[in-house]
Amino acid sequence: MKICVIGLGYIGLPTAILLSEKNEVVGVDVKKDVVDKINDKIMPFKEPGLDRLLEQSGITASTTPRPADAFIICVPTPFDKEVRMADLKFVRSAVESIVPHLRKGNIVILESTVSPGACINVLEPILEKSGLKAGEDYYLAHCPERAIPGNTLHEMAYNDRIIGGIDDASTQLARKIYATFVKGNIYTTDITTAEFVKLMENTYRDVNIALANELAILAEEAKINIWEAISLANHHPRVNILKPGPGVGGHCIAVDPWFLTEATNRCRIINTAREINDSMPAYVLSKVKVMTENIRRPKITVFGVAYKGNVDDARETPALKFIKLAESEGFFVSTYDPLVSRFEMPLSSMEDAVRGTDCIVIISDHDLFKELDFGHLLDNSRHRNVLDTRNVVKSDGTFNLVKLGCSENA
Ligand code: SAJ
Repeated sequence: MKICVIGLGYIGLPTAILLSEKNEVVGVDVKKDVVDKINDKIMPFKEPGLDRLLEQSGITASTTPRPADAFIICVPTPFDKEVRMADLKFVRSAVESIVPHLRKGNIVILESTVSPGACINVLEPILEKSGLKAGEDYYLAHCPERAIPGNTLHEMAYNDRIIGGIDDASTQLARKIYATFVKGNIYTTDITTAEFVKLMENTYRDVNIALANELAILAEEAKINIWEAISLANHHPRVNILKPGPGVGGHCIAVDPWFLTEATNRCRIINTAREINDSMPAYVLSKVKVMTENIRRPKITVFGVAYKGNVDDARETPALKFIKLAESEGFFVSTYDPLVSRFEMPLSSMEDAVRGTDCIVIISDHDLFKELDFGHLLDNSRHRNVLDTRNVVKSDGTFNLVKLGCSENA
């Protein structure tokens, strides 16, 4: 089958590569540098295992779609903060770009996360400009992506998938395409349920993390260690509390819950969870302030600006919110993250970032931070303080270590 995958980012590119084992795949992206890199077999971002697969794959990339049997859309859906709604501009323009190529018998599949109803209310009317009708002339389905950055390849192949078509024929054709690389189960439903399920999954995770964050704050008041408490609670067969941290980042969990709430004012838990998670950078700063009390012109060093551990992605990262807040309160901030290359402010080497600092603040839980000898590293600092928001630092007794969710003497 000839497949055109539109959007060659964290989801589109691995999807295109996996599909290319059994199909003829053209990848499309509006960014010419990304297209050039892929044609030269160079990965435009880091993701374990993908460079090798790209090298072996037969995919070609282009800046414009080509005629195909199937069009799979994997473009981002950013969040419009002003109106607290999904911004579908990339989805719209990807769909528009398909219109001239759409033929009878083709299928259009949306992977991008959208608000409930978008496939029917937004995609279908645009595709109708081709003169063809969904369910009569062409097939239309939603197959939301579920892979977690950092483990994308494994999850794309082995996770179960949900597919919802505009009619049964669309669902079955989409299932046939995904079955060429998905080894997990494929569950089918209608197109709007598929949209809703995707949003429920990410909202569930956001609410769970908000609970962990609230419990972390309570644990400090109760003078206990939240990390130990959560691990003990999770030994209950029906309890699985996630980890507290400096806030929720990334382009999915931090925004998708708002896609569910955008058309209603009935939500309470979802809104509150978002507010708790969004307030964590300020809470972390309040702890830094206590640790650097009485220091004139305090300097702090942020370790990790990626939105989570072991990824190079800083989209919606809580690190940026934390840094901006700290700077607005008079802190001088340096940053270190060896994984991230694209960030809104300059990143320093580890030694430069730590020199003269009053407090290292761990924001991303990169594995490499777990191995660091902080006692030694802090020899060039002004004060020997570490605030660990991710429970990754071990103390050797030569520095003051404060952990989120622990009273100072826990
Ligand atoms: N986080 C915590 N505590 C935790 C887990 C995560 O504070 O216990 C934070 C992370 O540090 C990060 C944020 O939450 O800042 C989100 O990270 P994540 O690892 O939970 O999720 P994402 O955004 O990388 O990927 C999620 C996944 N969704 C679910 O697990 C339900 C993934 O499967 C989706 O494909 C992806 O969103 C997406 O694209 O929708």
